[in-house]
Amino acid sequence: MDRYRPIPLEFVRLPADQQARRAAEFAAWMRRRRSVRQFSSEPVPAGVIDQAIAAAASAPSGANRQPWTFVVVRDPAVKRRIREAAEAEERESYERRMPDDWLEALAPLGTDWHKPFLDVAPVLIVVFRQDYGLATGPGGRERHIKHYYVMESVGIAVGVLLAALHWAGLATLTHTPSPMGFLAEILNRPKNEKPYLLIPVGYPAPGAVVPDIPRKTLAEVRITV
Ligand code: IYR
Repeated sequence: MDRYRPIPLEFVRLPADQQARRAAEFAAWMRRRRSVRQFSSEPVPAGVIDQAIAAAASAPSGANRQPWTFVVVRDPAVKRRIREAAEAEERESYERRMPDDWLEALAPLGTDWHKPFLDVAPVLIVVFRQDYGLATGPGGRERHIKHYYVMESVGIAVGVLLAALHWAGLATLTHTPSPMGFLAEILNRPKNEKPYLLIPVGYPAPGAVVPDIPRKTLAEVRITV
């Protein structure tokens, strides 16, 4: 494999006062992000979703393989199928599969198997991880391309996606129905893609509430050596 061509780095060096101000503004804005479970059905601009995905797809990835696919679901019939399949799995999980300690950990959040947000939210972004790449080799044969650090890469991309959506004034939920295999089926994804995360996106329903949960303080999460 040839080396990539080196090109000049376009680094924007900010003056110290601007750095401090931007860091503080970003932290304050990010600390206002909350997982929302009550959505309005008000539509969201397609361009905003696309730009957030473009930002997410700029994330670093193992060997630059960019092992992600973002499926934007707007079709009400598809959202409904996803809701029905997710609720069937979640019902089984809440009623039979999840051990008591897990149910106890979730009790303060008040979640259960009902997932109305899956067809109320105007957009669902379903993130797929590509455990390997698919290409056509000599003689039209299918070739597998190795991917590296897939979980880390897709996790970073999703972090950027959530920040970008929040920055653009949209509410999100990071939802993990379990198991998630039905998403690959409903959305017809190729065999190298596995569902990673389901993200309802939209505006909060009028009067939406969120649990009053604490965040760890900086002193609790940051250790300086
Ligand atoms: N996937 C289930 C359960 C759930 C699990 C965790 I860990 C959460 O932080 C929240 C929910 C659900 O979405 O209800």
